[in-house]
Amino acid sequence: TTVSLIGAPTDVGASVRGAGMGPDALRVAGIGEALRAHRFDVIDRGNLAGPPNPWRAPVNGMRHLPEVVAWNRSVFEAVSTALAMEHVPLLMGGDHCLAIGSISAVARHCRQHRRNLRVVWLDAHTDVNTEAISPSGNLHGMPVACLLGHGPPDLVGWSGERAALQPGEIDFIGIRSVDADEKQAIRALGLQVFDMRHIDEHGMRNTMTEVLQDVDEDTHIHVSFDLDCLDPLDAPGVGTGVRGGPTYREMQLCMEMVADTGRLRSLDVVEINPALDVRNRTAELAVDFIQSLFGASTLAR
Ligand code: DIR
Ligand code: MN
Ligand code: MN
Ligand code: MN
Repeated sequence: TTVSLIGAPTDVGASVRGAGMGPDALRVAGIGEALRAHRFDVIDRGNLAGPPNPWRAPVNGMRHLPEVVAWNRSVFEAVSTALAMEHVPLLMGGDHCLAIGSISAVARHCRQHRRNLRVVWLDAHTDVNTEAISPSGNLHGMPVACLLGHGPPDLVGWSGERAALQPGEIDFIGIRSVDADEKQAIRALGLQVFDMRHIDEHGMRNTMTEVLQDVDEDTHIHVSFDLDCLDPLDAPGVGTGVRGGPTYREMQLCMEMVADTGRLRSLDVVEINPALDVRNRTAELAVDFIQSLFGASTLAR
């Protein structure tokens, strides 16, 4: 298997500057070497180009919409190209708005090849705000809504369908911060949200068993990994950390259970903010988890 590393160095969708340095933080933490050690072929496509962060106030409830559209167009093209070669695209963000382009490309690929899509959204937040309800206007809080067909025309419908995703195709893990009106949106859409209370009460094992229950040979699993899913004590290099995340061991088990399915076909690694990090700890932690996600285990070789 070949993994295509795609860097998208931008923070245009975020509330805090710095996530644009994420791709190099992951390279410095050894993401390429770690995957090669597990016998993957790795091609580093370098960084995509896009507009700078103009650092302006929201317009019509959205900050930096033209810039977010431009970056996502590049991501959509690069991820589509990797998938067409049957590579595993690994998008190195950048902030989480980039999941719009990434997952739209994955969804289009799955429809074309008649594969079932399962998106596993690892995050402290559900990112299902729309421009009408977002308290911040930051587009990194809206990618799921866009993928479900609720967003500005420039950010929906890229997969060829009105919505790239159906609500039943995405599961959320690690959630502990949902905005007031976002709660109503989750209920209206019927989204499956495994919040931290669910993980506390049922454990990561039962949670992941439920998430992965209908995965079969024809399933394409996409993991969208927002590093703020982790506890900020473990992952300080994020712009919007929320205390009370899964433990290191719980997250390892989550990654290992996805790996065990053998169906991981694409990945986003987003929201690493080196400007807020401590000696690149968050990027190193991300690489550690990515190794498990790609099948590293303590005893199997
Ligand atoms: C918040 C923060 N819900 C917003 N979202 C973040 O601005 O919409 N997502 N940080 O990762
Ligand atoms: Mn997110
Ligand atoms: Mn988040
Ligand atoms: Mn489900």
